[in-house]
Amino acid sequence: MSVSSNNQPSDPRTPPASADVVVVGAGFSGMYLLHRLRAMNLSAIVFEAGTDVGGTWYWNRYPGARVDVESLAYSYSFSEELEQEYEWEERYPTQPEILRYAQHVADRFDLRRDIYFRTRVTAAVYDENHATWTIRTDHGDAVTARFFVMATGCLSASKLPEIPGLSRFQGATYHTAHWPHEGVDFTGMRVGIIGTGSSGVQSIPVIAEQAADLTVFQRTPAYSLPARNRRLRPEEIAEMKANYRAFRQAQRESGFGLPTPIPTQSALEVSEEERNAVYEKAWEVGSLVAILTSYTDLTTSQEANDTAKAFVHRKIREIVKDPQTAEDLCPDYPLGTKRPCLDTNYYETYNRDNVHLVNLRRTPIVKITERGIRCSDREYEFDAIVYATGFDAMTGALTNVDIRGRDGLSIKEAWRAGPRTYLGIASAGFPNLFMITGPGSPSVLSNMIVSIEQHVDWVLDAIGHLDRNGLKAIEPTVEAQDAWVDHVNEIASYTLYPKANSWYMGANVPGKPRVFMPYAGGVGEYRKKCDEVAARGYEGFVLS
Ligand code: NA7
Repeated sequence: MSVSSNNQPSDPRTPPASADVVVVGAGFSGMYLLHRLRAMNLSAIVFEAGTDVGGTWYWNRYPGARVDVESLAYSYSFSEELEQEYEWEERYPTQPEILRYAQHVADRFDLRRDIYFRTRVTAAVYDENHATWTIRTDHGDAVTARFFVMATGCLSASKLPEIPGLSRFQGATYHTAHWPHEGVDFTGMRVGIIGTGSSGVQSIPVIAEQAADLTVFQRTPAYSLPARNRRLRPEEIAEMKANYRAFRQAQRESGFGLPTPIPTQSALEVSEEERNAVYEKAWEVGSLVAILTSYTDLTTSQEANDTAKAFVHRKIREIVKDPQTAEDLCPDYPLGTKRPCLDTNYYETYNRDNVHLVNLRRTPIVKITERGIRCSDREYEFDAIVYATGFDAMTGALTNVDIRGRDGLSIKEAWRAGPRTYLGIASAGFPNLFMITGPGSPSVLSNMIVSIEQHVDWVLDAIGHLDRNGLKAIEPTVEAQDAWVDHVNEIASYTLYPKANSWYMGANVPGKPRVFMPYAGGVGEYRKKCDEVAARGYEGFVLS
């Protein structure tokens, strides 16, 4: 089976043999790292598997791909000039619009000259005697660096489903995270799509408009909220530009990296009528967090969450005309415990004559065949199959590289029972290795750009501290790491998150340890903790 990807020739340049810092990934993390490293007069090399910058927004080109955080908030804050000069078009921009922004940043700050594109990092080994990392690429190059930063993103190691016969299908096959750059024309085709996470929810309405027939194979229904996307109005752009500093500060102090009114009441304290009026208003806003932040206890109390769940179920039943399809689309887990989606016409799409839903809980997929997909009750024939089956989230991109720390310790081995980090930034046994938005940091429970900037700033401050003090290495202690992992688990245990089989828990990858990976204490609290660690001379780290 060939999952379409881009097969470009490799970067013709040979990287220098050494640098102060090697960064993997030229997404939003890698670009900001490079910009700041240059300002610190440190030499840096960035390796990137794609042919251009953008990370997630370079790879995920499926039809309908959009960000679900508003553009004016999902953007860098480090340059006021950039903030003021950039003109966003839509409230929730399409993938091409965000990619244009990333490319603009690369041009504006002249980033590409230190980025080696079409280059995949395969291995990295720490040399304790010299306190250096040697990083190897798929072109056979090796670079030695004092510091090694994995800026590889939380959702970048894509995943095909474990279904027998994947390679047998004779029609076209696509994965949403490796969409052909030239696009796909489904006109007149019978298309099957597996997966109803954000990628499925966003692409299904668009593919349905093109394809002759679209069959959606759903294992777990998503909670999807209407995006209410639109073009930005000049006056709201001007208002944000006039108030950006205060807004950015509020982002940094907030729970999700998005300033939202702080709820004061329990959902159970108010009448059903009042609650439903509040949910109705939140439904109209078009935001991932508006419902969840309506009351204090929606992420912590099952009973409170049930009220929001019932509200969304009612909405689904109102929109979807066929009663059985509507029932199949109603999720049974608490709202917010799997990543919710923002959509444009998702539920409405199931009212189209050419769209069919297969509930895999009733009729599981048995295998992929030459002609299509065989479920327990029948075979479906297709011209094309789309896999919207997601990622080996949060750890996949880190463990896909053969990273060897002190005494040859492999990160894959060290994390066999689940990722172990201190602050989601560093891991014991791997000195001078930093992760941007790693497991144990707020990462995917936040506006990623807010978290990325905070991590990059913290990591580069730490490197600056080492350099100013003539120190060569930084590594968390096992005790500090154990305490952090316990803290992350403890916070998760106060929430409903562990109740769903989500990729937050590693539940979508067979055999992956069931551990809640992101830090659920909020980006404001988390930032405070990171700042305290630094202010106390990097408490919990050994500096040498
Ligand atoms: P997600 O959210 O991980 O969604 C993947 C979907 O694929 C999800 O519905 C899965 O069902 C389904 N899936 C995965 N494997 C299978 C198999 N074997 N059979 C049937 N269905 C399967 O990935 P996305 O790309 O949509 O979104 C990722 C993030 O990007 C998103 O959360 C936003 O942050 C942006 P499951 O739920 O595991 O039962």
